[in-house]
Amino acid sequence: MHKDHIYAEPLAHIQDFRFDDQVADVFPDMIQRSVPGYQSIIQTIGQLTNRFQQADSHYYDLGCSLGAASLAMRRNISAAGCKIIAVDNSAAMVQRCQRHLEAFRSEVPVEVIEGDIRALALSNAAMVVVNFTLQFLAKQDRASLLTRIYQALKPGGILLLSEKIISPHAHSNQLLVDLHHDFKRANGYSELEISQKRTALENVMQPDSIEEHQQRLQLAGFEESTVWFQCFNFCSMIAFKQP
Ligand code: GEK
Repeated sequence: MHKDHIYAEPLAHIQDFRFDDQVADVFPDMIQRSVPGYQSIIQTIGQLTNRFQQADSHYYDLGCSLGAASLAMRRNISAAGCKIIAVDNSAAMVQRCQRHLEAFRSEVPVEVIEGDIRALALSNAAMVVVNFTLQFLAKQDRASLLTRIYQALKPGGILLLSEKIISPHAHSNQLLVDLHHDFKRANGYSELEISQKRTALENVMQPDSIEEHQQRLQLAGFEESTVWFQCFNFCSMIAFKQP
C-alpha cells in the first residue's frame, strides 16, 4: 500500500482536490488514515448486504473509488441473479477498481462504469451504497440523486449513505473538527498536511448536517432512516424503502 505524502511539502499554490492518478495511487492509505471508522463501515456494508440481499437484483456502489464497498457486497451475496454496478467519474479510480475486482474470484458479476452518478440510470436495486460520495456533488444535485435512488429501490431495499457532517452548533462543530484533526495527527499526518488538505477540499467537498440529510431522505420518499455509525464528524446512515 503506497503511503499518502501528497500534502507533506509546502505547496506554493494549493489546487482544488481531484481524484487523479496521484490520489488513486495512495487512496487506501489516505482514506484509512483520514476517515474514522472507514474499515468498520466497509465491513458493515458486507453485513447489510448479507441481510438485505434479494434475488435478481442490482447492487449499486456510487462513487466506488477502488471498489472496497463492491468487494464487501460481492463477498456477501448468495442470492441468484444478482449484479453489482460500480460507478465513478474518475478514470484513475475506475482503472484501478477494475483491477482490484479482477484480483478476486467470484460468481457475482460486477460492471464497473466510468461515469457521472448524476446521469446514471438506476433500476431494480436491492441496495445502493453512497459511501462518502454525496458530499462531492453540488448541493443542488443531491436531492434528485436521492429521489432517483428511492425510485430505483425494490420494496425492502436500502440505501447506505456515509458522509462527513457538520454540526449546526458552532461549539460542537469545532470540537468534532478538532477531534478529527487529532485522529489524523495520531495517524501520522503533520499540521502542514492537515491544513493543506483542508484548503484543497474547501471548494470541492461541502458537508451537510445530519438533520439536512434526514430531511432530504424524507423528501426523497424514504419512510425511515437511522444513523447507525458516528465518530466525530463522520457518520453513516441507512434509509429504508418499505417492504
Ligand atoms: C469507498 N465509496 O472506498 N460521479 C461519480 N463519481 C463521483 C462523482 C460523480 N459526480 N463525484 C465524485 N465521485 C468509496 C470512497 S471517495 C470519498 C468514495 C473520499 C467519486 C470520486 O471520483 C471518488 O472516487 C469518490 O466519488 C469519493 O467506499 O475520497 O472521501
